[in-house]
Amino acid sequence: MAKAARKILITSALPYANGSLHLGHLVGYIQADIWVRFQKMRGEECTYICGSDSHGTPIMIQAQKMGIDPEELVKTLSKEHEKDFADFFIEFDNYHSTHSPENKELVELVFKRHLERGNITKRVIKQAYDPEKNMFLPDRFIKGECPKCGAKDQYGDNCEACGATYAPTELKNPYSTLSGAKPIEKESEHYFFKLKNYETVLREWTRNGHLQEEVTNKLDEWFEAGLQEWDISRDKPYFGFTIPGETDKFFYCWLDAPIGYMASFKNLCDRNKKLNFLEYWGKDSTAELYHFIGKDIIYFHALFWPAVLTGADFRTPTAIFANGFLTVDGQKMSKSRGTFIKARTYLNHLPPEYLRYYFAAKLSNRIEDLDIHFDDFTQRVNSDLVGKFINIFSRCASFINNLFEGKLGSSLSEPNLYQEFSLAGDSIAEKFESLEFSHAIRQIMALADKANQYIDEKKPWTLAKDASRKSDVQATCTMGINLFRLLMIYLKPVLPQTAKNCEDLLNISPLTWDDRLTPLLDHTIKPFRPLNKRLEKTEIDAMKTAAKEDLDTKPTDTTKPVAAHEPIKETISIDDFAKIDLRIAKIITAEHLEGADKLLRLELDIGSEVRQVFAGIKSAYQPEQLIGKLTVMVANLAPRKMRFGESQGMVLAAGPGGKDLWILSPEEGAQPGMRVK
Ligand code: B3M
Ligand code: ZN
Repeated sequence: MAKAARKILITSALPYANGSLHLGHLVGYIQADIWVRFQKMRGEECTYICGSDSHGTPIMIQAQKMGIDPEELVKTLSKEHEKDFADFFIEFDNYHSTHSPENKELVELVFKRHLERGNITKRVIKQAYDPEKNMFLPDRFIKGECPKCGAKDQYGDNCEACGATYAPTELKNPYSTLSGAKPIEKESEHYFFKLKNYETVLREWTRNGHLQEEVTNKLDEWFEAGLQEWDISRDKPYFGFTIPGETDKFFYCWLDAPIGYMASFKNLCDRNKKLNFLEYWGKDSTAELYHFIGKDIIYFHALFWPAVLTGADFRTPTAIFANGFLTVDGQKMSKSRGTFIKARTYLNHLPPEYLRYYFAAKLSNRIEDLDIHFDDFTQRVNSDLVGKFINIFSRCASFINNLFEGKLGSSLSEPNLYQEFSLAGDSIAEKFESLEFSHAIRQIMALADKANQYIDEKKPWTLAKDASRKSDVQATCTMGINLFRLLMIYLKPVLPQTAKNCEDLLNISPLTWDDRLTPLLDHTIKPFRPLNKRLEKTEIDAMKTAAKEDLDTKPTDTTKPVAAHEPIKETISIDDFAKIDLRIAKIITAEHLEGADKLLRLELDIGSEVRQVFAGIKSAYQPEQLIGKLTVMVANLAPRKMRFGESQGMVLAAGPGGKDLWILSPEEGAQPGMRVK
């Protein structure tokens, strides 16, 4: 009888909806996605959920700066995040938001149950307050001079100049980064969660195999230090859920963020009737629940969260998997070195699966930082994926296509070799299961070497010259393709797109882990087409250059294509429109910029003066095509400092982007400086 499928619910940390994703974020998401895909291929009932972490002061402030509602900021960034994830083949079963009706209901329920149990207490505390902005200031919005070395503009907890650590109240000449005002101390009543009530539960839970060893040790330190009461409220103005019975107090976003996992799942259950909320979250649930997180948020997940769940009559997680940080070329990601790379910048230049593979090849189940060294990255994907793996397929497929009309032989000439590869699937599966991805990859690549060796020894290219050995060519290549197919099964969680392409070329239905038990024989494959291409150093360089430039041109990227179906969001009044001073401009200089990927430097004659403008139209125009042309510019746009100098206006262009981008060209007869109406 077949084993019953495991019911597994997997979550990834909910990204804050106030900034773009970068490569550092992707480590944990790629790790979780590989694990999810592995479980699904094994036939388990696995659900993978995520969503936006939508509440909190930074999101509120960011929205204010942009002059929009926080709801709108969250919507825009969720969309951006979802697109980034999808393009890296990170496939959630649901992507929801903590700012949702499901979450509000659940947060209130959790809070009510804790109130009833006497786990919540209220008390007045003093906090830093911005008297101009009229709001309490989280530590990260206070700067001042270091109490040790006097360095200016240091944050409230540590000095970047001398490394000293201190309390925000020790800063000299402190100021609010929001208004510049000197913070005052102000009292307010807050709600606290009595974590100590759960000390016994937690001590037991953290020792029962739910956590990585390093985390258990870390928790011991926290127990030693004594469990503090946790402040779960915030004063207005705040973007979050109002605490029932209050008007000006809100739940702290870190209370509702993990409950957002439940909300995302609940939202999915409401659509997918096969899933039952309490079967996964109920106190007696036998389903498995796993949280993949970054190491910086262990405190919230391993300490508060199990306590919050227990006291609210829900189940606790089966395990929490924390991953380390990402360094690039051996160092912290740096904007000036071009190693602070956004997910989208990577996607614009390099294949997403190469990053998935590289991370997999380096990931273990410990909380180690992971380094992406770009020379090593290039060498590794070229040698493993192109040189070893795909090579097996391409070497064999051409003979099968050309000499046998795509038909594979009807038996395996080396059943023992096949058996060895097929059995290896068990130990590879154990490595995936225990999150020892680097070991799994090492074993898969050792098999790839073996498959290549087999082909090298059989030399189908020599056999093919001898008409009497024709059937040996088919036998060898049938073997080779079958070995490749097994490797493709093992790599499928890491390379879902390549797997899809191979399934198409092999003319088979989607591969499952068990497909390794039956070889592919007497079967016609499709004509081969090249799958993965070698990486060139120039592509890496171009990405790094773009990474620097992206940060310069934030937040308005004029060349960003907008989907044709995107709805018009907001209207502006005719008066708003009339403020835009559009002038005919003659392009008198156009040139490339050293290190710029999208921008050209233009000099525009607008009659009364000559303006310098950096325009993101390099994808569509060569500089020499532009010189002497008339165009339309926004002449009263405030000048902007960019890495290359000051940009004094903006050239109007239209089109979906890339090569299809056209600057506006007025009719002959227009004169530089004329107003456009
Ligand atoms: N938004 C922090 C982070 O993105 C936070 C995670 C919430 S998970 C419930 O790392
Ligand atoms: Zn200092």
